[in-house]
Amino acid sequence: MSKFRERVFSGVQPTGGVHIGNYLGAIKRFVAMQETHECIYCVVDLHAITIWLDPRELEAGIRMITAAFIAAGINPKSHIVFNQSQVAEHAELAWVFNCVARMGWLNRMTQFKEKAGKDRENASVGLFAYPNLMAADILAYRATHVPVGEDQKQHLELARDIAQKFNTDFAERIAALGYGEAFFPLPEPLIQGPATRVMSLRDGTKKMSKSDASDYSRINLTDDAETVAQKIRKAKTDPEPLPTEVAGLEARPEADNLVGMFAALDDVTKAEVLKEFGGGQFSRFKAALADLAVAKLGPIRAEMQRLQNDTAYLDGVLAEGSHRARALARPTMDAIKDIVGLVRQRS
Ligand code: AQP
Repeated sequence: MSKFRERVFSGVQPTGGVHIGNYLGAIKRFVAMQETHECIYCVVDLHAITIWLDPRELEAGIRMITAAFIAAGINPKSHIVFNQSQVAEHAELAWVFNCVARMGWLNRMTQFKEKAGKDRENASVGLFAYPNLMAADILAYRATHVPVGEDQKQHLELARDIAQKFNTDFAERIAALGYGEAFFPLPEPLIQGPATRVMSLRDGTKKMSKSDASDYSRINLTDDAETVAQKIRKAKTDPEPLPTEVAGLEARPEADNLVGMFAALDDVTKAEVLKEFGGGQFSRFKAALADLAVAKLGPIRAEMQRLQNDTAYLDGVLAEGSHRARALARPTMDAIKDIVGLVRQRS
């Protein structure tokens, strides 16, 4: 039995929209975890500025993700919803972690390589150090569980390495100050369900992403019913009928992706989807998927629109959430200062 109280933390970047991959891989699962855990959900705006973003887009994006959280079913009264930049402890702890993490660890991060591309020398230092900030986001709350999509697996492993190294580097001091053998838990990634990696609708081998140049590659939570249906109709498929068994989806990335999306939206398994649609043509399956997507996403979209027109309410949620988040993060940060030996003010 761990000495750490179970606590969930996760975040979404307010960069240019929110798509069904973010919803199925992360937000829908955030909603479910509220039933069993104390949850902290963060709009990670400091991550968003690691690549230049128009300030007006950033402001709108922060409110859009907040609206998406609430519209999807996150309750900001029973759990915490806030934006990262309002809780300075995230940046403060990230600096300590910049001094714990090793260059070699960060050099291995595939997301940095993908995002920096060939022009690595011109990437921001923030983009390189992004995983250290992510570790700080989680560990400022000593969170134990982190629901994320498959693409965040490597960053979560790094967060565990950082927690472990901090616990080892300062072991004597941690024990002397009465924190026992470890100050930080090793946070567990929760990468579960049939849609942990939703792929592009144009290319089943590429992750669905906000930054893909083609809007037809993704379904945005802001798309209207007609657009959702059209994108699904036009989604790339292969000429074979759907298989009757899950094993038949292997080496058929587009079919696998659409079946996974259906399963995640309908809270069933891929096997159950294939029981109903296996052996049939894509046209009938796509029509059913479009109806399902519209039925599930339509109410979220309508509520997002309503909330986004009420910026005073959204800003109030973020202010209140930040206040509550800070009340948890500040004592952790003070303890970290004591452990590291950074003299601090005492009230
Ligand atoms: N395609 C996806 N399938 C499943 N889960 C996904 N997530 C992202 N894309 C998919 C998960 O959504 C959460 C929030 O992601 P994020 O906004 O913080 O960052 P991201 O992974 O950078 O999102 P994008 O869309 O891929 O943005 P760009 O285009 O900027 O790279 C995370 O839990 C993530 O795993």
